Amino acid sequence: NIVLLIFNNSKLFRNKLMDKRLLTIQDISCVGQCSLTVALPVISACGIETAILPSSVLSNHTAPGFSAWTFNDLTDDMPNILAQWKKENITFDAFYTGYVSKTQIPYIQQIIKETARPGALKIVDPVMADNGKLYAGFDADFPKEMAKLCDGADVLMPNLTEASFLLDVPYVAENYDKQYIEDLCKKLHDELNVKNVVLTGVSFEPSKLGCAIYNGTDFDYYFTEKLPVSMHGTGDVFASALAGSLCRGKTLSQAAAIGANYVVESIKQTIDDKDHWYGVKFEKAIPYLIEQLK
Ligand code: PXL
Repeated sequence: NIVLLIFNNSKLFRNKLMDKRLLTIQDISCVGQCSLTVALPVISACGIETAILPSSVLSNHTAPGFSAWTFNDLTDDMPNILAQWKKENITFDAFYTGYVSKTQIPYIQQIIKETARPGALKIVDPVMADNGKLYAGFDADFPKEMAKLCDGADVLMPNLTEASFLLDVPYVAENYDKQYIEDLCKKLHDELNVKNVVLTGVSFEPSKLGCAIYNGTDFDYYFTEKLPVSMHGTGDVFASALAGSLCRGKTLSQAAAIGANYVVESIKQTIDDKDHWYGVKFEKAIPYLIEQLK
């Protein structure tokens, strides 16, 4: 038991360097409070140097509410950027990937392989789906490509829909039990070869929402109050705060709790503004995030 306790509380980072540099790879949705416009400010607010590699540029995100969007894929830039980084010996302590396209997955794997410092963390948010459906920009073969990017991740953080697509099992929206959630986590851990799973959007009772955390040995859970709304971009707010907190030396359970609390606070800052339908006002909750990191 003592051994398990130590394992559970262990920090994912083994190297003791004080300041970490993280590279996040995801799209720029110019407007809409998601992906890089969330990750860059949030991880920076955590006190972590945040480098970015934009996977694409969109005028706005693709979720319901916007009628259309522009999309410029930046795959072609990736090998050139890597070649230049290699000339400059640029390396990273952590990688956090989000919304990416199919063609760039092999380049991203190569970038991680060639720029990782010893002990670097690979954090994958397999952004592609929610509420039982793939996002508008992805076709039916995307999940099997995303599964390749998950291989070897230190932390994989799918929502329930993404977990179902990654494992190619039917999506169950409600009335599941703890056994079902733990089986999903075990399959993600074993079949996708990831070290830790944070499964989000888990709810066993109407008033609580949270996540299951599995390290290949034990489970932990973290729940917050469930607010009566679902808002766009909250997955990115959660993942960014989790990644930043891990780089600050928090354990995975602590980082997941910080991320979940920050999402709740960001929703509370937004909920009374009926015109603010496209994202959450995570900016207003930044002081709260910093307070939690102390
Ligand atoms: O929040 C995830 C996300 C990121 N980027 C783009 C999106 C979405 C979700 O819809 O459309 C472009």
